Amino acid sequence: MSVSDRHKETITLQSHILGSEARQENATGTLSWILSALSISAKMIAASVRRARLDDVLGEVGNENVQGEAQQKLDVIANDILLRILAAREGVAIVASEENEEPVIIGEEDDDQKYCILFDPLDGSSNLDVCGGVGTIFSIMRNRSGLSAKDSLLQPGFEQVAAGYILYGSSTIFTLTVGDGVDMFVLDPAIGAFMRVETNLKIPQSNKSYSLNEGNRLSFPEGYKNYLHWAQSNGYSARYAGAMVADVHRILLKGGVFMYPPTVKAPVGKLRLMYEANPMAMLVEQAGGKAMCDSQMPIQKVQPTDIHQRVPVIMGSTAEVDKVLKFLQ
Ligand code: AHM
Ligand code: MG
Repeated sequence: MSVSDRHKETITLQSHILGSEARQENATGTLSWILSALSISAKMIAASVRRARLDDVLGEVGNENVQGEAQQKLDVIANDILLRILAAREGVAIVASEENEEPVIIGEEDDDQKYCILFDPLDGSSNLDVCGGVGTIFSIMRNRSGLSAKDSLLQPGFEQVAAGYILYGSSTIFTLTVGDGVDMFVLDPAIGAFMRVETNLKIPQSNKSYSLNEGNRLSFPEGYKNYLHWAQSNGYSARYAGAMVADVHRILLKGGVFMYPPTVKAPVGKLRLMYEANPMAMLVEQAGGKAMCDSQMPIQKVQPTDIHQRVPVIMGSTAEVDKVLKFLQ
């Protein structure tokens, strides 16, 4: 699609969501209502991120989150915005955040018509101090009545009905899948609306580029070390923003492979299955890519046993993921 065609199209995220709803038989509008809450939250978080150093929003709060990591002020601001806005929406049964130990039950839990929303409110927040890209990641699943909140949430990634991220970078990007491809929107600050810039986005099938924290190389399993040796002997470039949203966003547009391997310090990797790996895996697969934990296990097939569990992550262009997997067998 050319730039002029994009401008002619002028589809906002709101009209895109309403259009998808109209194409679904038996749609009740509940999911659209939740997606619109996420869009408002994204604009509010973007406004706070943009005021870093102007307002007192940078630095640590002095608490640790459930993962034992220092919480940044903006982590807490973003978490509060999402919890407050989602809690006020009809159709939300349970909200679970990377920042909170326990899921929050909203209203009547025992209802199959409702949805559970899991999110990482501000992924990569250590980038904030240096004006680097950060993001929000979300995953939406159906509520399962008759189960406790935690048990209702413990569904494998292939059960997600929608997933997406918001990247707060040099522009604010909203990338969304509701299970029929991937669409991308950019916030137009002049009118305060997310405008569609890509529809049915496809990830390039290959690109000689890998993205991982190479500082951990000495503690990677042998297979990853061998892959890196091979990639460096074959003209690959390294690109690592240190924020999964920024790294996977680049890979969706340009191709390549993103990894967070097991390390001695983090023996099952660092990234969280439910808040980071699953939603990003759904987006990557919906864009025609591949997302694995190891040579055998697709991320979206992992049966979760804990809402905060971590998994190794290898995702991106199918051909590039397969090259890594060959070294892990
Ligand atoms: P966070 O959710 O606490 O911000 O941590 C997740 C982030 C990812 O965005 C990123 O890929 C990874 O941690 C970077 O970790 P490292 O600094 O170990 O490379
Ligand atoms: Mg995160």
